[in-house]
Amino acid sequence: MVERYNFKEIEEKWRDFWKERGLFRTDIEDVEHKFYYLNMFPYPSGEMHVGHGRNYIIGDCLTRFYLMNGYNVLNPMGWDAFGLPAENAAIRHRSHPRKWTYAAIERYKEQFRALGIQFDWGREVTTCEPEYYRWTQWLFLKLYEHGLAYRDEAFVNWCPSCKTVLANEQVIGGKCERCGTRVEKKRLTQWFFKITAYAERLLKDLELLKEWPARVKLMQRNWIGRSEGADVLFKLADRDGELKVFTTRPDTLFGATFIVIAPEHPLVERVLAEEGDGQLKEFVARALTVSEIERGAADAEKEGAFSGWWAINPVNDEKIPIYIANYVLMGYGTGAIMAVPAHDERDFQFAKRYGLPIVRVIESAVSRGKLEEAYTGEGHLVNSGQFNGLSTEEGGRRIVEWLAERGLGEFAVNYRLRDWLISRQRYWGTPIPIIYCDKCGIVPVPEKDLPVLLPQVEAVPKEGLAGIPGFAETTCPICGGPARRETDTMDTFVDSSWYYLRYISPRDNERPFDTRLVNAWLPVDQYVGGVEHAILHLLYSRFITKALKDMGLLDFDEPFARLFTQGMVCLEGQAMSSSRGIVVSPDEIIAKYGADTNRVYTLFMGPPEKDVDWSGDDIVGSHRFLKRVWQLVGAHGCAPLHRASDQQAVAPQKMDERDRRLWRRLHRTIKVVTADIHSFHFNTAVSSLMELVNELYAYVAEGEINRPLFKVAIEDLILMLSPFAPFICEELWQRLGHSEAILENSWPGFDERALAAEEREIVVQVNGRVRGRLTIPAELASDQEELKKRALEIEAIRRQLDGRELKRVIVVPGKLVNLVVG
Ligand code: ANZ
Ligand code: ZN
Repeated sequence: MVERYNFKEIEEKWRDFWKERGLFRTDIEDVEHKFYYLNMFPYPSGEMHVGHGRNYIIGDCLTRFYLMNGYNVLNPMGWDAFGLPAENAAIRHRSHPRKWTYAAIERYKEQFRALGIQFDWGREVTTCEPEYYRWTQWLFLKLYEHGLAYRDEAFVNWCPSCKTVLANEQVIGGKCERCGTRVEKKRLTQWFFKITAYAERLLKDLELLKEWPARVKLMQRNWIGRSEGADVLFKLADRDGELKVFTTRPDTLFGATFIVIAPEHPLVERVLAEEGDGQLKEFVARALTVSEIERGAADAEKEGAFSGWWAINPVNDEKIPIYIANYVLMGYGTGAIMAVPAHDERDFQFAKRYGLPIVRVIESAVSRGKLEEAYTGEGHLVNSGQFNGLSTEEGGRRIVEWLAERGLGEFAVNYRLRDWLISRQRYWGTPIPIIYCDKCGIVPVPEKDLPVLLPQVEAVPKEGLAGIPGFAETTCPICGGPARRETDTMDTFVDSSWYYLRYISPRDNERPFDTRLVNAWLPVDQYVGGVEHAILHLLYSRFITKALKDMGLLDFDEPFARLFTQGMVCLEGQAMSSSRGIVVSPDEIIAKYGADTNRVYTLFMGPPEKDVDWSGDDIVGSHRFLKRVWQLVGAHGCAPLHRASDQQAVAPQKMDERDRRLWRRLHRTIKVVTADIHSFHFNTAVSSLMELVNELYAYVAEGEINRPLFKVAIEDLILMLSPFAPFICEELWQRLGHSEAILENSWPGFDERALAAEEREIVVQVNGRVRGRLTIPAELASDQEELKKRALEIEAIRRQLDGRELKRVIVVPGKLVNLVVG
């Protein structure tokens, strides 16, 4: 009788083994075989669910795999520990966000331990600790020193309930993502990072990222949003001043029949100061409550009001009215447009609604006469004075040249990307290290005075740092006079924009990172995380890396060489989410089936880049598989193998056909599983291991066991399964008589002869002439249908057959396929 698979006992026995044995500790000086694996570090909140687990299980599986392949793997873990949810929870419970955050971190650690997920814990970083945020402040100072951090007034999304500025992405349907309150617009002086200075490089260097998913690169490209066009100056009529517009269609300038400015445009204040009109004021106030995202939506209602002011079209000196309207966004271009209703759909709708003139200036074969809708295509210019008859392209260029000669315009490139607004009116974040002095102005905190510590408080005030008495009072580092501290903290995306550098020397008190070692270890070899970070986090990290490189502190352009974004785990079609209570906890699964089953199922349930439904039924299948492995080894496991000499003894020429079949299957499995793990095909790797187990059962049932061969097979199976199911494998390994850890062994290699023996080469002819060859597993070499199918898949053969009728197929099994065509 084989002992029962007592996963509870087994897993508890091994839980601390790997850590105690130091198997995941990285020798940071050994850079020759380095492999930097990195999971996006978590924001610790509440409980981990099996969806989060997917991320780290992938990481742990890969780490074990690379370790066995002889790499010096660095797989660190840390905590993106500042942030609003902890702060809000603390305000609600009149406690401190630190408490809430550390409780979550402890839970995460327990769950990692339960799942057998290992890290080099000696390198843990926690962004809310002074030893970390001191260097986030250092980063701010460096950016400031290099002109990349600046202060400016900005209209910000303001949640009156959370009393904080929200990023555009945090405004959902005009409401605060966190509390659902209607978001308002407020003008505040804020700190920005000048990411736009890097727009072109962030765009161009996407080409360097050969091993990033195409869709992530596309999302970044769209976010940066490069447009070529021109800036055109319109003088105000009857008043001093001018308006600059950005257009991608300077060729349509003669068709500009009105100007539209955004409600936030600086000119609006001037207009409102002069025009006592209550209606206009009301319109502007109302427009300002709607987020730019909603206003920018193509189907948003186009609403506006005439400002009462006029501008002059520089090419024909016509006086055209200036409107204020919601569909022009201050956050893009210059916040002002020349409206060409004949050739722009939004302008067309607006002109129809407000009865404004529509003047066609582009004509083409497909678009003449009366316009029923905007014609946005190409053609030649009409109604355009001396430019008539030119093509849209040439006309546009000539018009801009004409403007440029007169100082009225120039070619311009515009990016959708905005500067990074990093100010947050919160407590639970990195304090911005700036001091304001009446005499000296803006004074950066001297590096030696870092960190600017978060003041200790019992309970967090809603107003953030600004609400803490005494925090702001300080003395000026230059003149020694009384001064005030900045009370904004930084966006937590700043904390996470550089953490991958800190892991290399996490306890260094002299500098943020060790340039020599960072240059040796980075770029990160494999970065894994959720696609929800495809834009901001990755863009910010890329920006910071480039900025640091320009400061001479790094020597690489991109932080992450290879990126993998895993799909979401769903429950009945809905993404798992702690906040919405749609979760399966790994605790449940571990209690019922064990951590190994949780891991195997997670990796088996589907391609890891795809969203997948967590199905209760299928877990049982993964559990059954592990039980079968347990029983197989329990029933037939043999004395320990002296691996080197016994491998010698397993010579294929001494084996009979039945042994050889097992031997071939084993080596084919090694080859496939190795390649699959490399390419993130964990699910197919698991199914190959399942097939191998089936084969082993069949082998045992059929007759006598070739002991050396069988031992090799069993041991290789365990080695290969260990990254997926480390507990059971470590236990079986020990029972097979080994005293060393699995990770102290090498990943099994495969014998080319075993693969060669199973393949045949087939000649493919067309009308009797050799046109190609194909290799096919020996088992299939006599299968006529299969041979025909594969022959027809060969590109060269397809070209031969192109357009010709296939009359007959002659197959000589194991040798040849002849396609007879007419
Ligand atoms: C005149 C014109 C004529 C335009 C025409 C288009 C077609 P992309 O490709 O996105 O860069 N625009 C410029 N700034 C804007 C803002 N802040 N809010 C809303 N719309 C804005 O598009 C640039 C075009 O979008 C610009 O070219 C401008 O309209 C508009 F037949 O100028 B166009
Ligand atoms: Zn001063």
